[in-house]
Amino acid sequence: MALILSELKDRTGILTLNNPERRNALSLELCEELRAALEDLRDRKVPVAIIRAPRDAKVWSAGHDIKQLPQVCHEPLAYDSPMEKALRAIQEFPGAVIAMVQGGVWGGASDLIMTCDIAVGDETSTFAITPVKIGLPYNASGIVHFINRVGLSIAKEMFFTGEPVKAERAYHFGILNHLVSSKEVERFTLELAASIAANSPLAVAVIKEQFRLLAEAHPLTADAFERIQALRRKVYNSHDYEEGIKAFFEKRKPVFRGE
Ligand code: YXS
Repeated sequence: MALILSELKDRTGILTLNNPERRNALSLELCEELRAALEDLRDRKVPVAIIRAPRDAKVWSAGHDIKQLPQVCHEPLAYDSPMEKALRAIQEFPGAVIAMVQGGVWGGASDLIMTCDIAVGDETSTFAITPVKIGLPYNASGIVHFINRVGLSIAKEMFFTGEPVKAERAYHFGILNHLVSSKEVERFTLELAASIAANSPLAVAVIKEQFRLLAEAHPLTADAFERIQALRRKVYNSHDYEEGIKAFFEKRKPVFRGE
């Protein structure tokens, strides 16, 4: 069964997350299919892509497939992991990538939304980033996506609480570019995509790449880089990370010890 459904409407590619039984969890397989689908649209010179869940989904995506998170003592969000590759495929797609959001967005899927160029949501959309719920050290590039989208203080609140941000607030803080009713969200998003697709694809692609290079330009000393790696290693080697994963599988609240 295809985990990503791909269709073309005029000059817009529509990619639908298609694994409702697993709440569209960003499994390695789904992320691979998402990356391949974006590359296919790129090869066919499609200028705009929409990433969505099935109509009126209660859960847009449950985030990284926890069952596939590397176990303790391994880097959980490696640079070459399928989820990270899918996020970079969105950034490198030579055209606008629009997230159309209905329902709950969890964990790494919120990072995926922050990585998209534009997000349109309806009143049911919520956004949570949840590493603190399972004792996982998020990665620097993901944190930069949030800082660039919502600013430092809201990004900190989202990461420290791990709680969903509701649609109104998500719109207020810029996670959503547009908040429209669930009846309107599909039509609105397609019209927005069509308006971008009518513009110069070369100019859009080059301006998008300039945004990426400028927004990601956070100078980091070698010492700061090494410190980040050492801090993250401490977390993914910890009891808390092991306990966080275990508690999810056992469907119980984790008991963190801070070590
Ligand atoms: O128990 P079965 O086998 O029926 O499977 C259940 C869930 O275990 C499964 N499932 C997942 N499997 C792997 N990874 C997931 N992220 C995940 N989420 C759900 O799907 C089946 C149906 O789930 P269920 O019964 O809970 O559905 P629901 O409609 O009652 O609730 C939907 C959710 C999304 C509210 C609930 O499933 C949930 O809270 N899921 C976990 C959301 C989450 O914490 N995601 C973060 C994943 S870790 C991540 O993305 C980053 C690495 S980080 O941690 O840094 O943010």
